[in-house]
Order: sequence, then structure tokens, then C-alpha cells
Amino acid sequence: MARQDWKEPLYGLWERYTLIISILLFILVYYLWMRFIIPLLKKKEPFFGRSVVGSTISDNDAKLYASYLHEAMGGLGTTDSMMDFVFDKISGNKANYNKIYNFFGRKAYSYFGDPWGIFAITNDFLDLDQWLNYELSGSELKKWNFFIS
Ligand SMILES: [Ca+2]
Repeated sequence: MARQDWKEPLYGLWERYTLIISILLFILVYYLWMRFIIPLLKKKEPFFGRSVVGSTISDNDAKLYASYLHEAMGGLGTTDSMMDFVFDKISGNKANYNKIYNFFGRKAYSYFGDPWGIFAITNDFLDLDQWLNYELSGSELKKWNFFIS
């Protein structure tokens, strides 16, 4: 009787920790699975770069703008100001867009706004055209449509 009196609270405490640790472990395993294993297992289609002949932005800038676009579209909704910034830098030149497109490559896309596609469904590695199509609508999409192939 007396033994149970001191054992029970300890047991309860232990239970609580195992629950927390189990949840954290589950999240960690899920994250690693989605982030590293799935992309390895998945056979991605070959990615074909587009012509950048006549582009006026440097490789470094294109790389940077690709990361801006990823950031602008990755979260919930779309950060319009960042999209506009890059749109202006492209300055109507399709080769500039293509350069950014090439650096963007294919990125995990999730439909409910987690920035890095951690919870993306297996097949959802999308190129920049596809990202824009999912993220933009109305006049915003019309603006970018000239570049999208
Ligand atoms: Ca988004």
C-alpha cells in the first residue's frame, strides 16, 4: 500500500515524459523522412533548363531572385511585394525569367503553406512555372503569364 503511494506519482511523471519524447521523435522521424528519404526514393523527372541567351541579370542575381521567389511563395499565401520586386528585376525579359527558372529548379511544394515543403506530398516537386500557377491568381498571374511556358 505504502509502496504504491510513492510509486504512482513517479510513474505518472515518466508517462508524461515518454509521451512528449514520443511526439518529438515522431516529428523528427517524419521530418527526416519527408526531407531526405522521400526525395532520394523518388525518381524525379529530368529537369531541362531553358535558354538564357539575351539575359541581362547575372547568375548570382538570378540565384538570389529564385530564393526570393521561393521565400515569397513558400509561406501561407504569397508575399506580393517580394514578387513585384523580382518581377521588376526581370524587366520584361524572358531570358531573365528563364535564368531564374533554371536556378529555381524543382522544389517541394505543399498546398498549405509550409515554407520548405516539409509536409509536401511525395510527388509535389514543382518548377517555377508550376509554383506561379498555384500561388498566383487573377491579375497577378496575368502579369507573370508572359514568362510561363
Ligand atoms: Ca504560399
